[in-house]
Amino acid sequence: MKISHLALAAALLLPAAAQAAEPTAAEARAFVADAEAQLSAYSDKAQRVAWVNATYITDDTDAMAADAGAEGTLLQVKLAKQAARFNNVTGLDADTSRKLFLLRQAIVLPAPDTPGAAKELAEIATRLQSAYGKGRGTARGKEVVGNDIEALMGTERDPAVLKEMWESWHKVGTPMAADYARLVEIANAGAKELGFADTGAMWRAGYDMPAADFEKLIDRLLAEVQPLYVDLHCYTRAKLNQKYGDAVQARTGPIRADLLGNMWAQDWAGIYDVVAPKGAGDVGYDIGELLVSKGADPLKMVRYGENFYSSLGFAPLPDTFWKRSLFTKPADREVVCHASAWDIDNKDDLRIKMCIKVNSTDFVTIHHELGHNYYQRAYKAQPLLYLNSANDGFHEAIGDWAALNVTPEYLVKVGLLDAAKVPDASRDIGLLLRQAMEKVPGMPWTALVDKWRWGVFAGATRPADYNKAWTDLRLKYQGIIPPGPRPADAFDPGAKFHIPGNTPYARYFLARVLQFQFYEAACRQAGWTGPLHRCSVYGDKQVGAKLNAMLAMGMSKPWPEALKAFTGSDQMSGKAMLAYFAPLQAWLKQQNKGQKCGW
Ligand code: X8Z
Ligand code: ZN
Repeated sequence: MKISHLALAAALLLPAAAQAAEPTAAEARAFVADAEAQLSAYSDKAQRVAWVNATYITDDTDAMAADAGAEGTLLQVKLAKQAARFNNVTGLDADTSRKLFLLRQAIVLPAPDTPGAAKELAEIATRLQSAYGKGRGTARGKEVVGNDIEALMGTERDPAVLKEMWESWHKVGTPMAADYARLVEIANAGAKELGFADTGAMWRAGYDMPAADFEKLIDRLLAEVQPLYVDLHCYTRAKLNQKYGDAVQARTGPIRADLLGNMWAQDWAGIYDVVAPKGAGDVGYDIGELLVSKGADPLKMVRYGENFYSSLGFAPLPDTFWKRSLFTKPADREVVCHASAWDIDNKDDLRIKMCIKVNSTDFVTIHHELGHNYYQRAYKAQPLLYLNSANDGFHEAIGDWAALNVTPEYLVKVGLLDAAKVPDASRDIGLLLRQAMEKVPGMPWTALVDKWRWGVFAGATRPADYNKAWTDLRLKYQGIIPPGPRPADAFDPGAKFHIPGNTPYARYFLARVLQFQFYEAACRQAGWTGPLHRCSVYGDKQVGAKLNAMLAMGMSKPWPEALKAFTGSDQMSGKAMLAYFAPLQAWLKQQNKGQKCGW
């Protein structure tokens, strides 16, 4: 464990006698227990304030959220500094030393001791998140709210309108740039006081391994799966070229970012119809259309999600979940529509906040959010500092893993698809391509978001270069370019929720990898012998029990132990994902023959 600057300074200033009086292991244990009590009392109140702010954005709730945020930062930073006093205590038990480490490291945006810094940081963070929530773009000259413009990117096919939507939405970021630069300054000063080089280094330290190794892990995993992305990019580019012609999408080079069916080109399922193999190879159904044909509304969609987890043996969601969640966008007020899952009291007050639309994207997102809620409930008996997933990627992976089990055969079992319409093996390529369009583009995307932030926090990317660095990373990793030249004052990162929302993003990269590892392991446990992508563990209580055992560990053990408990391996690896898509990758290589792939 590193010795913080603070601990060193304190040691140098103290007279020799006092230096000898090192705190004891018993004192460390008592400190941790007290810290957990303080954090617990704060958390209940803060969660309620944050919920009200996110579901009813006004100047007043912004002010309240900023107040609560500042109080939380002060508390966390105070505890982190006090925890550093115990760095050199010998004879600590494993739990106390893990908790001391978590106290020192698990702060997203630390503030320095400078008077007013925590308050300024919290005000900026609240302003940024609310500005995003209130954001608007236009389509055909008409104003469109964020949630609607997001969905419209998946269905609109006129390239001029797509460009208009993409460019207008990205203006949401422009006024955020100065605030963001200031936020970086304050958080970095806070991280330094806690003994980290910068805020990015602090984030990277949260993975039970040296921060430098974590960066290497991301690069290793990305290198494993990027060839599959390049194959998909190549195939998709050819299809877009066929559809739109050379003037809109060239046959070589990068893809225009607005043509891929998603505002950030992070999930291309929206244009599956553009790339679908013709005739017999196609899937033959769309989950969104099935839901509409069955008259499913947002609430019904959440019930389908709950039913999946119930089938594994998880208890139904509590009544309060149904009473207190936000499922649809209220007509009369501003809310943060970006989906999230909450556990207000760290016990049973589970909720989701989503502006659900009846389509297949939101069907997957519902499973995703519920994964968070079932995880939260599974670890609720853990002490406060362990009320989290093994690492943050695990939290993001569970619900995505659940959605991987939504196979045609599963849809028949829950009454959404007629048995006669189950696609036979000749349509496997269609099924896999549909999944690949959803999952694979997320690999380079989820890696680059925090690569950008790490560069910003480290000072390698200066405010004047924020946008250029972002566009460069998008080109390097995703092979995409904006639909036109960017204005000098553009701040495109601000047009993605997690930047103004200050949610670390490497978690989604890890989740992409982990969900396939979980899926492969669960299918193995269930005795599945068919093609991997046709496996659904729906109804398998043994798999459910084993999953629950991993979830119940919370953050109490280093993540490799949790991973091993469920999958038998303690290594993150892209192999399961590659195995899942292997038949598709071979097919893509056939289709791409004669093309100059890459950009
Ligand atoms: O933000 C989310 C979830 C909430 S934790 C809806 N996701 C990332 C995103 O939307 O960018 C899930 C996939 C990646
Ligand atoms: Zn999530």
